Amino acid sequence: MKKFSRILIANRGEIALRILRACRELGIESVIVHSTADSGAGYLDLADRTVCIGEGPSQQSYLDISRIISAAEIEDVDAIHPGYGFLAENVQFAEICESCGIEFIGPGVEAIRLLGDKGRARELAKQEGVPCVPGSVGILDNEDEALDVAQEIGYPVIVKAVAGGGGRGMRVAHNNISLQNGYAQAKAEGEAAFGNPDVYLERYVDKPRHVEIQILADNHGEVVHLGERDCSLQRRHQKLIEESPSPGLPPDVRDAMGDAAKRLVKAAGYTNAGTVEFIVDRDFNFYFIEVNTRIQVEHPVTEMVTGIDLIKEQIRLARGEPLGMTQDDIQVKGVAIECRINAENPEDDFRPCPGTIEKFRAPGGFGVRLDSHVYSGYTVPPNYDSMIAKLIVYQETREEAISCMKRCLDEFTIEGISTTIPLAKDIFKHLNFVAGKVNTGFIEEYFLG
Ligand code: MV4
Repeated sequence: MKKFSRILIANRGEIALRILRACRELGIESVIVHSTADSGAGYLDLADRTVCIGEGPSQQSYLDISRIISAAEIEDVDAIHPGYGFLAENVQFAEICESCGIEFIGPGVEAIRLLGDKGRARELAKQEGVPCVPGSVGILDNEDEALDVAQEIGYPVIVKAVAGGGGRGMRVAHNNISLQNGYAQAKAEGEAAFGNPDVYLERYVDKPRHVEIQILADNHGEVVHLGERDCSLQRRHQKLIEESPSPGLPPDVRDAMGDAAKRLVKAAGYTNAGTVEFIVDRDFNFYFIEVNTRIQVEHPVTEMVTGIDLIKEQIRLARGEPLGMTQDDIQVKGVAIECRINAENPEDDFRPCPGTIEKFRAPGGFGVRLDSHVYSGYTVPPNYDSMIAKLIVYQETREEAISCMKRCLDEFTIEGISTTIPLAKDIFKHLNFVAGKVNTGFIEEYFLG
């Protein structure tokens, strides 16, 4: 078992603060790196040490591996927590940490490499009997093969770049002509954005639910799942609301998804925390989509319904500790819903809206959790993601969770910048949301056509 005296947090904002809090409670010192755009941010005052690593643009700071490793060496840290985004799923970064004798708090290099290739992840899932959407065997060799597979499985189909992410490198096709175009476009986008032109093809599932399983795995071969999160409410691949459990998901489907997720991560030799993403159709058939090899933004809803602190677990697992639980110890109780609050202007197509928060009054009360790094007087820099807070409520039933969320959104005052609070209020009032009738087409259909 390794001893961690000091951890470097290679991230910013709410997740840097979230990780810092876990470190403090575990008696571990924290070093937070930051850019000049984040100098003066309040969460840095809470760190044991801070290191300025560069200018505002991420390429010159949060994505600059050599500057982060230099800071880690100078500060003599035992481990690095990458948070989400930035370098969290970067194979090269994990490799360099390893070669420098610094523990990367996340899965091993080979698991990140394997699962980072969605084509290889899909083939592994098939081998393990995890349901996959009908489609190509491995990557497509050429356009003719794409047309042949589409002929066999029927339209509509979706072409996906093996290295894609965040909705990039995907094209839906309804006929041979649009498939020929989509094949070329997905390839070009994969090459340009991720340096990999390989693509595969699946039957397109219309307006599925997006349901993901949280897993934890130790270095001794044990894996547990912590139930699911429903992340169907998203717009342009930006999630807005996440909840656990997934409303109306039959218990046998939930168990089957959990078992499938565990089989897949075991076969991948996976360790630490991870998420197995599925799409679920109207008849509750589920299909494996991809594995996220990081802690995710929406992890708090799982923490609330299981009572398990996922960041502390990540640190313990990275130290080499065995999972202190078996599947039977994990009980999902109650309902948690998270609402992301973004600094965006609804009047201007939800474009990011940086600026100074003149007034910030946080909601509170029974079953309310606010994960945020902002406050009255904080200036949202223009360089990063627009998310400024995650409002999480936890109640016994979904009905109570929704009324709690509505009450909290009414209390929440943010002045000086535009936010997505008004949109969130409308969603929680929508009858189909209240009825649990959610899918990935919801926002486009009812709000922002
Ligand atoms: C799909 C799909 C439907 N059919 N694959 C989107 C992001 C990536 N993680 C996987 N995604 C999807 N893959 C098949 N075969 C639907 C999605 C999807 C989605 C698609 C369009 C618009 C919003 C979406 C939100 C979640 C998932």
